[in-house]
Amino acid sequence: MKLYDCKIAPNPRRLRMFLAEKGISMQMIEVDILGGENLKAAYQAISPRGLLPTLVLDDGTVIDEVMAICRYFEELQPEPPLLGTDPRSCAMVVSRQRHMEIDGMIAVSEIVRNSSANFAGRGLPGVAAGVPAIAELVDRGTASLSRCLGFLETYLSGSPYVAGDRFSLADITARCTIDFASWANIGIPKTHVHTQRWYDGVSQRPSAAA
Ligand SMILES: N[C@@H](CCC(=O)N[C@@H](CS)C(=O)NCC(=O)O)C(=O)O
Repeated sequence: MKLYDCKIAPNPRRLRMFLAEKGISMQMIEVDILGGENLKAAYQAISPRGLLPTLVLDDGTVIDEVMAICRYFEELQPEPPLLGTDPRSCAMVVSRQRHMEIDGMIAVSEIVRNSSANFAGRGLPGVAAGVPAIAELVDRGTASLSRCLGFLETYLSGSPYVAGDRFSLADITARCTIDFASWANIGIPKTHVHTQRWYDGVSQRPSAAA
């Protein structure tokens, strides 16, 4: 199988961290998002939405969306579990993962895409020609991210990891969101001591370098 990847982009990094935690390696093909390689016909023929990451199985099946690809590998190789271990913990991982992805990762994407010259005319990720930036989305993204960081601090004040006692995809998405937010010069608020403790701990894991 082949994994289409982009080293600088946060969603492909979520998957690389997940694979690093599992100890899985495979053929990676780098796609240059900033240069617009993902919008060209050759990549669209592989992944029609033009998004990264995308996994192509040996039988030709194309799987996009980080959550779906992670689910695939969790089924193939359950250890170490990163999507929960019983009905309750599985539900908590999905719930917290989605909080971090929807309120955090997508919010930062809104801030960056609507304020950076690098994404001029690329207001939506992937194939969607000539979508202009909307300045108001920067404020909306900032508000969503602030809310997300507030909830993250609350979660981490009650448990060592984002979805409970065990490191999971929710931690990976939170970590990638925080590092992505630095593109917009937004960091962990000084008062968020639980988040900082967690961040420093996650930094010790080899997967943080992925
Ligand atoms: N929900 C998707 C998000 C994928 C996504 O937005 N990827 C970004 C990179 S972080 C992308 O492909 N951007 C292409 C572009 O900016 O044109 C997932 O979880 O895989």
